[in-house]
Amino acid sequence: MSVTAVADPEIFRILAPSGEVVDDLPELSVDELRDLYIGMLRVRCLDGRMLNLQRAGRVGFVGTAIGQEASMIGSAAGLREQDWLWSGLREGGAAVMRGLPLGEYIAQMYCNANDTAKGRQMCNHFQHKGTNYPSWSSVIGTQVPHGVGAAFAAKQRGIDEVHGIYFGDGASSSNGFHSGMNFAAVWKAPCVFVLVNNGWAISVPSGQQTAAANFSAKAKAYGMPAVEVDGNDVLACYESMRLARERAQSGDGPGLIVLNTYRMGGHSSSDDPTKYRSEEEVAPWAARDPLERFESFLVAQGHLAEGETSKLTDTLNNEIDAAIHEQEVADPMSWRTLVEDVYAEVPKHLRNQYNEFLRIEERHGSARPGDGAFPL
Ligand SMILES: Cc1ncc(C[n+]2csc(CCOP(=O)(O)OP(=O)(O)O)c2C)c(N)n1
Ligand SMILES: [Mg+2]
Repeated sequence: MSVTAVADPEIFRILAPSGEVVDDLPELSVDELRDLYIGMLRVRCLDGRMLNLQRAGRVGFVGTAIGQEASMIGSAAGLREQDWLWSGLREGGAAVMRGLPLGEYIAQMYCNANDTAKGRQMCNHFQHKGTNYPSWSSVIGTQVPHGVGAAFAAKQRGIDEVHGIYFGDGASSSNGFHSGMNFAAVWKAPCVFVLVNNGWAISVPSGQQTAAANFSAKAKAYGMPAVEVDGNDVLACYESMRLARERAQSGDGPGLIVLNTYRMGGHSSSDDPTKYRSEEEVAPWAARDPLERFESFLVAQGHLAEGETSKLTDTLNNEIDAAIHEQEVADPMSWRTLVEDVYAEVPKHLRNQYNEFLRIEERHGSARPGDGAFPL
């Protein structure tokens, strides 16, 4: 069974899986190239730590992006500072690269008093106003028309910004995808659609998600250009976003970039992928690891020393661990947030519910906060 849903792939690629250069390199400085690598490595470290926390019962839920780091970091790096990033289910690491502080990221995982969502989201659903990163929606595809509307509003108001709208292969079957694509193309909204084809929508393989020959074919119906990209090649992901962004910004309208990658882990910490896919399917993707590919390139170019990855990994893990320990001991979310912010004055029925809630807490007590002293 085909899982990639790319029947006749004319895939845009700059680095072969070996790290060898096979197309023109983008104009990036050595520091920018290294930042891409460190950005990907940070995502991998964060995901590893978050999974450990979930397995240790410290946070409730995690969906990792292991295997998808190049898709996420490369494409997001192609956006500019003033742009917006509308996340699908896995782009928290891109927000960190764009300036979401690690502490806030982890506070959101704990839903503690520092969680800027005030505990109103599931954990692992980020947002950050400072970097134009709206709150995730778990309701598949709804961010697509939202992002298109925001992009069109920017155009109407003459604001120079492009909206990167991310979603998965599964979301390309949603209502939001179709209405968003259509409106964006008709209005020439300044946005780039980023379809991250990671092979699976939970347990549905992407080959069964659509009868189209490939995902980029879907753009044709809406009159917009599309490109199939090797999603494990960080430079191709960067360059495809940069080009699509340029077009969208110039007023020529939106484009679709399809980043073909693979979800190495489960759909989330609640999933066991061994129930629906074989080792034989996963193994070749492990051999196409996006970090190893870029590391080979950087080492060959003399931009990264042999063995530097392990030092960088230690530094990143230390930063993450420090942020975890800080957030473990933070205060829990204040109960008041349950009834705040919607009405100017808390109405009577909510006051009653809230008081009842406090009475229950008084009777049974609350969960004990962590002490941040367990081994990571
Ligand atoms: C409207 C809606 N339908 C179904 C679900 C259940 N659901 C959660 S994630 C998911 C699959 C998403 O797959 P994809 O878009 O490929 O994203 P990925 O998880 O692979 O990143 C589904 C069906 C949902 N959250 N919302
Ligand atoms: Mg998917």
